[in-house]
Amino acid sequence: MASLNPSGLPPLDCGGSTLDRSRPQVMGIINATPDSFSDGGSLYRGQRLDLDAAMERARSMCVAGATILDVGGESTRPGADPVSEGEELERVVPLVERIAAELDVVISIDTSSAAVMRETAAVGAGLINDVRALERPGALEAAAATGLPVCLMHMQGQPGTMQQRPDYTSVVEEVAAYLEARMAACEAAGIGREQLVLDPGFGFGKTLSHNLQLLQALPRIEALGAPLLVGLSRKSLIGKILERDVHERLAASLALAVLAVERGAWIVRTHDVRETADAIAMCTALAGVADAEETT
Ligand code: 9MG
Repeated sequence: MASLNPSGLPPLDCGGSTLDRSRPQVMGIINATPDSFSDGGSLYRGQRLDLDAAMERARSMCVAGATILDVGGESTRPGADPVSEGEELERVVPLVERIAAELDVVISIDTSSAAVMRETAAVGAGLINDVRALERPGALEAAAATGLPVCLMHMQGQPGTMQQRPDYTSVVEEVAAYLEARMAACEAAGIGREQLVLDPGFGFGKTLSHNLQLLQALPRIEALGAPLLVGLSRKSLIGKILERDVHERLAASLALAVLAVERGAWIVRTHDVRETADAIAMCTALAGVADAEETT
């Protein structure tokens, strides 16, 4: 039986390593892409990923408090160019292999490709993060075969066009219904509910109002019965409210991280690990005081 921590929640088993469910976790973003939305190409030298630079970024994120690193080889920003499976494999497999060999951290693989899931699991990935919620052909079966936990994210449309006309009758209920249906599909494919993490997909086919409604209603998504991951770091909803460039969104990203944790988020995906870990530590400290009061 899985051991329980003081919260009563079993840790998430990530293929050998575990993640503590009693406190929020920080996921650092490692974009092995030449064109991601806020740090695109920063790990590239000409046409090639600089593995040493990527390892340096990974190491410094671990030192800063990341317990998970999300490695992605496909940019999913609005309008991004599609990437072939071969190119995606070339970008991420050597990096996942090196991180697994050199760092004590859970490696999340940000992919929708069955081949990338299989090949990165074989070299040390511990979590699958799929913005298409295992909808691509073969993805459900591949993820199930790895035995790894999966983050199922909601997206309306496809990255190229998803921000053109997002449309919902009730964004919260539609996102909840979609995630519930994908959880059922996972279960039918042999991926247990205890292996799932859910993500409402901030910025993926959503207007500013949709994003804010979802943030406010995070407890409704958590009530589906799986822990939550949120990605709000530097996203355009901040730009829409503050009219700030992507590199001037740190304070707002931290505020959103805290608001999300307050509403039940467990994993916070971020470009700015040290600052996010500090902000979340304040939430954890406050929750500790509240817990102590309840037991005295
Ligand atoms: C890959 N990626 C980019 N943004 C993301 C988000 O908000 N959530 C998840 N799970 N993945 C994301």
